[in-house]
Amino acid sequence: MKILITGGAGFIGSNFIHYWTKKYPSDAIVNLDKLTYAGNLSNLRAVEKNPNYKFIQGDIADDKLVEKIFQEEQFNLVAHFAAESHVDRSILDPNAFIQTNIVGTHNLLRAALQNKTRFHHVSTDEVFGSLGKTDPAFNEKTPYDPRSPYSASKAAADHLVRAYFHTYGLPVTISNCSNNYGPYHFPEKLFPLFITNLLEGKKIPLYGDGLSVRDWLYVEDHCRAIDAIIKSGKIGETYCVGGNSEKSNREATDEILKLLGKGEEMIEYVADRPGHDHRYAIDATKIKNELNWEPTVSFETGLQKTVEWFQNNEAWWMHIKNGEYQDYYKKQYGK
Ligand code: NAD
Ligand code: TDX
Repeated sequence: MKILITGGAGFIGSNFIHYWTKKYPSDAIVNLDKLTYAGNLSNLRAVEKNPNYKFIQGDIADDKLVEKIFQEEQFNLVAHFAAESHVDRSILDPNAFIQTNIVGTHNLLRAALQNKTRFHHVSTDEVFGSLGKTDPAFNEKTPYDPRSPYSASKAAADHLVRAYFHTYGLPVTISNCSNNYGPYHFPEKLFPLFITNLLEGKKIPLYGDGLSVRDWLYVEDHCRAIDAIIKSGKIGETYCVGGNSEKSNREATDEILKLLGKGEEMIEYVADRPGHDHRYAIDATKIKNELNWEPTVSFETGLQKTVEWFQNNEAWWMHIKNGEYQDYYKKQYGK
């Protein structure tokens, strides 16, 4: 099987490439990634010499490039991870979110249709909006209600994916997943920012009252879920993927402080995110019943593994925080 993975130099995409090359070593993988600020080829050192792995630097919003790659490579499957993914950046400037998440996804769909390629789209629980404290968790039938430019752009992409299924018969599946965490998580997001700040002796900025709730999923469990959907999911269907680990940001922060032996004086309460979604929660019954998938890594184990990974990979995150990681591509590929 030949697979196009978009956004494979990012957090989840790179974890997925490691997962897939270990589990299915004879599959060929092409990683198409623009290498935005979030793309980091040093996430992929372990696979870059693998003869079944190829990297192409390119923008999914470039329709001609996308068309050419599909024609040349003849993929059996697209696993689409590439996105602008950070809510705070979407609030500051939504433009790249529209280009990549909507226009880019549409270019991939059009090329997939021309080449009759199976398409898996990686989406988020944020498309469903914000839950109150006692509301039931999101499931596949929850109406869309996105509230940030990021989630609105992801929602638009999901609608386009479904439109290509219903209108043109493109074989698609979608996964809407809760907050991931684990190795290679870019240190602008809550967990890696807080862990690395604390390792540097810096304070950690908690938004608002710290009582917003997220459902945390260890990234390898997410990769297993996508694998199950690709292999056995029903074409045209959506699967909600969650970690069964709802925590308020303050609760999660307290766990991180405890693991690093720091006290609550390291917390700095700062202004809230505009339009901050209060709570996300996922009811993952469908994927459990139909595809026999469940999260296997508990929040406690996953967080401990994550903290240890950041403790053992200081050079990785230091290079991001000081900007040196963006030279890696030039050194590797001489461009
Ligand atoms: P990330 O920001 O870490 O990585 C995104 C990758 O996409 C980067 O390598 C970047 O260079 C690449 N990219 C961005 N724009 C591109 C473009 N125009 N063309 C080609 N490549 C481009 O993101 P992530 O956290 O790994 O998220 C991956 C996917 O999973 C996204 O679609 C995101 O919406 C979704 N998701 C993420 C989470 C989470 O908790 N991180 C949860 C649910 C869903
Ligand atoms: O410095 C911070 N302080 C803080 O209190 C940051 C960066 C975040 N927060 C809060 C905001 C959220 O309630 O922590 C929570 C998590 O924030 P993020 O790490 O930015 O994640 P979130 O906004 O929940 O979105 C993530 O999960 C869903 C990913 O970034 C999305 O790509 C994914 O779709």
